[in-house]
Amino acid sequence: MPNKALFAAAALLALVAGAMPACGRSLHAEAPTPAPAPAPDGGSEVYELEWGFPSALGLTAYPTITLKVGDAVTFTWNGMHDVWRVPEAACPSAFDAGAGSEEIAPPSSGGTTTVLFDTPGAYHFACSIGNGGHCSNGMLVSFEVEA
Ligand SMILES: [Cu+2]
Repeated sequence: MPNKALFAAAALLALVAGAMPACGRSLHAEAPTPAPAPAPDGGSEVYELEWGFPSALGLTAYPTITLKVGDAVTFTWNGMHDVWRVPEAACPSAFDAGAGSEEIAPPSSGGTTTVLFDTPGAYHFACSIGNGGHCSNGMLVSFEVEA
């Protein structure tokens, strides 16, 4: 996948702006391609999110990202990371399943996973690697899912 960082930055900006259409309906990250035409009103979107240290994306932290019910987000990463759903917009003291925490994707060196948001609410995800060290270094992202 060439130019991944640039693509990721563009995708993240698209998420922030909420204006650019998702990169097609694929559930997998693709090499950069021209943006498709906007989806018809009411269509759900699949957004791409580069999952890594925000500093590598030129950010201090992931912004809270607003979605609509039916949208999905594909997390894609290089390096050793995982994806946990966590109960709050904060790094948990421990990553244990239950009590609002759930492992979405196990640790892997490079990977991708797609999360579908079919219920309104606030959702938070973090990386557990390094006993939470990745989370405390910014691998924590929140989504506000609107009806
Ligand atoms: Cu990580």
